[in-house]
Amino acid sequence: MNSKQFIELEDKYGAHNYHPLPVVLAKGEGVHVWDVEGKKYYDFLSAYSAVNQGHCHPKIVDALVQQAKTLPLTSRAFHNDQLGPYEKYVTNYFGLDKVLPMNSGAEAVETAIKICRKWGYEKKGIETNEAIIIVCGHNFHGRTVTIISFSSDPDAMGNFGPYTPGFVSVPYNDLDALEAALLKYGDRVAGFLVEPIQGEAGVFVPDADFIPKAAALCQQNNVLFIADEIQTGIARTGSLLRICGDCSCGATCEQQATYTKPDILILGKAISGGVYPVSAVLANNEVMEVIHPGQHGSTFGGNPIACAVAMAALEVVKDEKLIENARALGDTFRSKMEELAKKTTLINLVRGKGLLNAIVINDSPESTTAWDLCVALAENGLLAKPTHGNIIRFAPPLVITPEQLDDCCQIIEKTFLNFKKK
Ligand code: IF1
Repeated sequence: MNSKQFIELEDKYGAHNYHPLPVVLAKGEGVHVWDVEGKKYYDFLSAYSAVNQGHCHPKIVDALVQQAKTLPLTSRAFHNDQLGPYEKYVTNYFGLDKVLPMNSGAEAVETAIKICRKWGYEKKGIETNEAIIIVCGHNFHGRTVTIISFSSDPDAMGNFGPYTPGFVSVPYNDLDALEAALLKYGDRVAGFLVEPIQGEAGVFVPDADFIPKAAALCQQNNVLFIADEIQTGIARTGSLLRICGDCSCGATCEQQATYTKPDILILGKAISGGVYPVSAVLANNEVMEVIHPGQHGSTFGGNPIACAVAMAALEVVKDEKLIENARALGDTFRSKMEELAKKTTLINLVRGKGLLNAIVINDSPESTTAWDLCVALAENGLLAKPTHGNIIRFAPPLVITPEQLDDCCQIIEKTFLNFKKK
């Protein structure tokens, strides 16, 4: 079958909950993917930053295969020989006492919300069912009914009501607004849930002091600081976690002046290198101890394959120095795109951290320009996708080499300079 036939199958038999670029992929290796016609592309989306370690990383795939051939799933009705070692590994890796293992990012966000609320009632003394969690406008934390209840995106939340109460939204990157909400809702506030960089919103990088000062405001008001690092974590932004600021030591420790310690840390995507659904919620004992047997769980949460895969994927981050690579090549990418912006009227703005970057296209969000540019990029061998109409996200696997990045920047330049708006 050819691409057209595969697309027809999806159109006929699949729900239309996505609008993919007209590319049908069949193979992936490192920074490259191939379509069913054998055309080779650079992957500049990395499955929305899940494939930081590159497609089909041999060490991660091997961990998956070995465990799948041994003991894929036990449920949590019994112990197994992968969960304890993984829990020790991942809590030491990120510097928090305990982990609650889940599968998807949204499940982990839901888990964090439940832990935060329960902590609010049982530790902070908030009146039952009165807990408030503060979130930011233009957030993206997943697509469950509770999570879209606090979305500001009509597409994400339209006609999915009635919505879950208990959330207050403040503008992103606005410390005064956060402080005002903390004052207004006072003792009812259990937590503040925030993306250290807003990915879906278009790679919106806040002021350098926003996260540290927001965390300090939370601490002053006995509110849990909840960092959603599902997209920004695992070396993507040139540090182990975005909340590490510009430190690249690779270990999250309070000794680093730039590190903002989260009360709850939410991870997903690249914690498994994109090989298997794995997510994790980490917190110190005084928070995690509010959860007792029978109060939360999941059939696949913490399954042996997930544990084996996640340990391998996290090891690769350190072994292959992906933090340093993302930091260095991210700087190179942005400066090359700034140069390109001087040669074309198509680019309004280049922004990002590490290898999580975006170009804001000089056209309205309702225009097809960003989409048409992505179609042209695909024809030239590079896959990227627009977000919110006129913003193109560029996020290659962090294993990309300087030579490959240079090649990609040439593809982007050639595409932009030859592009004719419709
Ligand atoms: C889609 C967006 C990116 C996330 C953050 C939680 C989740 C995500 C910060 C939920 C997931 C994915 C979801 C996917 C596309 C992609 C995405 F465009 F939707 F927003 F990356 F920006 N927190 N993001 O980015 O994790 O349940 O998906 O495992 O839904 O279209 P998940």
